[in-house]
Amino acid sequence: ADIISTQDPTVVEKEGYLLKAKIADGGKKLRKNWSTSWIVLTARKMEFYKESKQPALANLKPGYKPECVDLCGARIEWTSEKSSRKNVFQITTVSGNEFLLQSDIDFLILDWFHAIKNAIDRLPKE
Ligand code: I3P
Repeated sequence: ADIISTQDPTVVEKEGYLLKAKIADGGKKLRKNWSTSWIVLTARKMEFYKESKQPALANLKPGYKPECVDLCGARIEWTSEKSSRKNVFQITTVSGNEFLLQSDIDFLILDWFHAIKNAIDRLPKE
């Protein structure tokens, strides 16, 4: 029988605060606006919240939806051209959304880069 990967899509692989700037929406450039975001990574997606308390609140309030990034087919790459800050990488989704993520703390941003890259590499490309 085929072995089917049954990675639970609800299991949180990593969560924490990073600086985030969304720079394109559906291919349309946005004005860069850095803000601190609580990021929750699961097998297929990332969710961006304002604070660490919000994922629990979102479960109670069905109407509340965080910004969500579909990692299927997404690309991740370090960039030194898109910001004057150090330690910046970009995630580009199939739908043309672009996000920059940054931390001044080297090991922290490296851990995030590898966790997201691993998630993307495990997923089908579309
Ligand atoms: C932007 C803001 C950003 C900066 C961006 C500026 O100005 O200072 O922090 O990005 O640089 O345009 P504003 O607040 O007036 O929109 P970095 O911090 O990532 O360098 P950019 O235009 O070179 O992207």
